[in-house]
Amino acid sequence: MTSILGELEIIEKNFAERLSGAASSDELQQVKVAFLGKKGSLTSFLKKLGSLPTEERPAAGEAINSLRDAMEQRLASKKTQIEEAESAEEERKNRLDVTLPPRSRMWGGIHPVAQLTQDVVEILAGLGFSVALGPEIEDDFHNFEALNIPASHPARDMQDTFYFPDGKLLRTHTSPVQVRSMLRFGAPIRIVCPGKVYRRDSDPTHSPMFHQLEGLLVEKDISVADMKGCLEALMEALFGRSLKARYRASYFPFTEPSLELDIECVECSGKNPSCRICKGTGWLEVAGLGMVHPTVLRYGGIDPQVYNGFAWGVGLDRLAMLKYKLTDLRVLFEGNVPYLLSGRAL
Ligand code: 2U9
Repeated sequence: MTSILGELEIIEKNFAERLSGAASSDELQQVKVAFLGKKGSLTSFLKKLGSLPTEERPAAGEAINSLRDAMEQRLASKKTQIEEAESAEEERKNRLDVTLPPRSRMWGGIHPVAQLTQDVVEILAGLGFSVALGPEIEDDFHNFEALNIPASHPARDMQDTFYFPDGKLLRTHTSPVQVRSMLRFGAPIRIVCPGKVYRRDSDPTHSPMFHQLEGLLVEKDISVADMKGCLEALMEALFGRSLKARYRASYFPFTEPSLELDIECVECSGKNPSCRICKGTGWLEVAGLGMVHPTVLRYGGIDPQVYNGFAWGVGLDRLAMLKYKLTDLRVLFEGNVPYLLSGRAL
């Protein structure tokens, strides 16, 4: 009997050693199998019970059972300990920083007019133009006088221009930006001026606020051919192919001579008498342009005996309609986001 107890003591000692060395659930399972499994040391020991004298069996059986209970208890408590450590480690590895800002979704999209502005600016940057911007609330000098617009001109009328009580006004074109740029930077100059402009006009085809993009180039010995080359290069890059151009004589107080540029219809090239874009004319009016009037150069602080140049203006909303083949201008102003995102507009 003493030798049995001695052997059980050795098993218990080995068990305690292996148990304290077990650092993971897997290792713990191995310990369990090694002592309590089918071929485990305690299980094999139990099998030897039959060879003991009958009177010793109950005491030996009891000693083995109580050791097994103790081992099971210690295994269970070690298991809890290991699992807690493992789940704490897992948590540490997958920890979420709840203070981080959420990953946002790409809501919205670029507006057709903004997209067109970017495209035009990029094309003109390739021709050496820089963007110039200016205030939307202007004074009479920069919006009218410096542009050779006489006091009698209808644009100056209260009927056509939004005036503030102090005599300031909402710019009616982006031209005052060019005036300010000439006064600030002098010649030579190549600038492109996109922006919002305001006119007292509101009907199905006119909005009281619309977008213009004007350009100004002032250097030495500039000709009408330079102007045509520049505008035709812009249209070709914008519409992605070479388009026929035609010029009609026009009049603006700030340019002389003044012209209007029509391009071949981008929808039908003049082949469809009932075309919804060109209305069967085969031509689209896209820009006003001309050689800058000497008086305007002088107002801008530039000597017209030394420098000359050209300027042009395009209505961006109209151009966006032509480029994206829209038939109704209003979609550009209504902020109908699902429509603008549907891809129909772009
Ligand atoms: C300076 C000198 C000259 C700008 C120009 C036009 C012709 C023109 C219209 C296009 C469509 C206005 O939006 S629209 O209705 N613009 O036809 N604009 S030349 O000429 C300038 C500007 C500034 C200092």
